[in-house]
Amino acid sequence: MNSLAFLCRPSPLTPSASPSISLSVPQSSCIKLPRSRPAAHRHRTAAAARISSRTVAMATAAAPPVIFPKENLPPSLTSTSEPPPLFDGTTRLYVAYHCPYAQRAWITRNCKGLQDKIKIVAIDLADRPVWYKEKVYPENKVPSLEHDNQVKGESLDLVKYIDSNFEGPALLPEDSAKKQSAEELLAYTDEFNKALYSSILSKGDVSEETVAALDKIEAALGKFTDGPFLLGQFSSVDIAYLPFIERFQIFYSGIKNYDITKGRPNFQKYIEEANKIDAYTQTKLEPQFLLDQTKKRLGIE
Ligand SMILES: N[C@@H](CCC(=O)N[C@@H](CS)C(=O)NCC(=O)O)C(=O)O
Repeated sequence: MNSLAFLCRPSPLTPSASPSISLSVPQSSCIKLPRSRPAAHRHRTAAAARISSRTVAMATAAAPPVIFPKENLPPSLTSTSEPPPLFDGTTRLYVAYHCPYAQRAWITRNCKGLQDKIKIVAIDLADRPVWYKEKVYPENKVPSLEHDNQVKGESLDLVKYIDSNFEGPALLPEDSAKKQSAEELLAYTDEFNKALYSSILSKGDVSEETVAALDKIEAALGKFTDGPFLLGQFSSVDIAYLPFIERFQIFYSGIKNYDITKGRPNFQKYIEEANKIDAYTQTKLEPQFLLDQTKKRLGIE
């Protein structure tokens, strides 16, 4: 398995009813995605529904705020599901609900307010429809985007593509220092993920490599002071990192008993503020579900 495959393990999407486990991560803004129901209704809690005035103020610096309607998510398509009417002019974002790469494209679509323009199609990776590889995306991975009679993939490319080819607030600032930082941080995402992953796999303490990677993000968060995000204001760089940070926070807390935000005030604030952004929280799964799935995958009890 590739080193990050544990983050993407295909599995049933029916989280068990919140058993008690002490996780130092907020659970209130997460969704449950029952696969078997024809239209899975998500629960948006007061915390998830609230966009803080501060976050709105930051978002409005570049563009008016987008108010996100509560969205019904479709059930995941399986090997027995018919394909959608492909290439009929509908723009479709193919995701797996548990996939952090797909989550990047999904957050982008939400941030731009494209809920009506880009339809979410969920694929059950554990029981993948054959037509997905044959007719949609030969790479057979998620995410992919069907748009203008073409299908494109690769999450970071899709974040850029959706940002540049659709309406909605720009997700990268114009400022040249920020653009430069964006490039550096985007180039660093895979290395960050690998550094964080390494300690999850090892039996020992959290490694120096992991600590250095976390400290690097803590320092990056201190660079621009016009907001708590990686470029100050919320941007596509945050979209690239958050799905992974979300998982690492859960896994480090639940598996290594290590709080990735401890002694890192910028990081703490970062996650707190991100959890006020509806475009992001609407894409989150239950921490307990993600933890159980990963523990099972890693053979940890
Ligand atoms: N580099 C790709 C990675 C996408 C990826 O690995 N997605 C996983 C799900 S999280 C997948 O589709 N796995 C299915 C497979 O590899 O067969 C991206 O950034 O989009």
